[in-house]
Amino acid sequence: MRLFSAVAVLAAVATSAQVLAATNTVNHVTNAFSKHSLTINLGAQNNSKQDGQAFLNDTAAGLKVKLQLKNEPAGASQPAHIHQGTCAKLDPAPWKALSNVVNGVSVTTLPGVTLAQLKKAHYAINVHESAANLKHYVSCGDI
Ligand SMILES: [Cu+2]
Repeated sequence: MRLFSAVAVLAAVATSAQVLAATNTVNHVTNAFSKHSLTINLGAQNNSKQDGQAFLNDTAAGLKVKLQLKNEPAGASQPAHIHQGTCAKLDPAPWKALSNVVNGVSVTTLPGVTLAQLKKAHYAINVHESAANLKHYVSCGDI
């Protein structure tokens, strides 16, 4: 693992502040083998064509969740949440609210929430058509 040896070299030569910066950069680049970052696919529902991805990262301020969706209708502001359960069997009551998806993007930081906590049970991220039509789901992904 070349990246790990690069981190070791950096750690050996850098001050502690520089080590933190270097480690964060490596985590960002190597999502696939970090316990503090996870990327999931969001699948379109009900013919919305709104598929995309969710990027989850542990930060000092809490869990940062970024959603990127294709084909959001122009001018839409779509509610998004983390729910308990799975996309196939979702608890309809939101567990945590995320920022609405606007222009295909939503970014939220959830204080006190960690990726490890989410991995201990079943959670899913879903997106709803509009505040007025919450029962119409347009996208979902299992965490
Ligand atoms: Cu929801």
